[in-house]
Amino acid sequence: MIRAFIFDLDGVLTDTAEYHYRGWKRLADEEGIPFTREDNEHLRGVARRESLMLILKEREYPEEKIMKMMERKNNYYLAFIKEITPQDLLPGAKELLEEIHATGIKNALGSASKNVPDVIQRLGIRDLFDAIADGHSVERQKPAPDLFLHAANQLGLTSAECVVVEDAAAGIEAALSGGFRSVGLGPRERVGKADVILPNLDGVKLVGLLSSLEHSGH
Ligand code: B16
Ligand code: MG
Repeated sequence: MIRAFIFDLDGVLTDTAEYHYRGWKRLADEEGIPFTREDNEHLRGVARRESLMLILKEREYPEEKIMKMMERKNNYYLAFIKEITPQDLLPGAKELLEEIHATGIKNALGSASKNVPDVIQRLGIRDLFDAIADGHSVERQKPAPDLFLHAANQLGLTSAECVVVEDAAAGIEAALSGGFRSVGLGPRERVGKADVILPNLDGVKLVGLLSSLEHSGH
């Protein structure tokens, strides 16, 4: 019995990847570190500190400098996301959230981002969620299942009763290791381990999604 959907934010409900890219790019340029759009693809769903570590590669810096770099990048990001409006919801996202909400199935958010409250407020979807798990909720980030387990706990549900919707390989890994069913959005090379694979949420209806999950053999 499916009682809840746990949605990732970036890459599922909205696309803030471009803003993350511009923030990291500005920091990297200032520090004289090479960083391309292709490099940025590897940061999909990866938390802030781990993202910086991937950018710095083998370069070593004192902890104080690392903290300052994370803060600088986040300040650039915060300036970019001031532009976010409900128009920035990805196609089909709000319709699906509303449909789920209306049937009494729960909606939760499970995102690695520490900027979730600001982003969902600007997108105008805050009231559609029954629980929120974000970058402040747990220590261990995806691919650990902790974030999604935290969301399920808040709803008083087990992982077997929840479906995770994710665009990142690390997010699908997290869902699998926590015993959640999953819907992967994007190419098979990235989300191939999900129970159901879709390009995105455009035109996705709850009945069709539940039926695909039922037939996925999980
Ligand atoms: P912040 P998600 C992730 O969001 C992004 O995909 C990732 O690029 C970002 O580094 C991470 O959030 C942390 O974001 O710097 O705002 O805390 O896909 O888990 O919704
Ligand atoms: Mg994501």
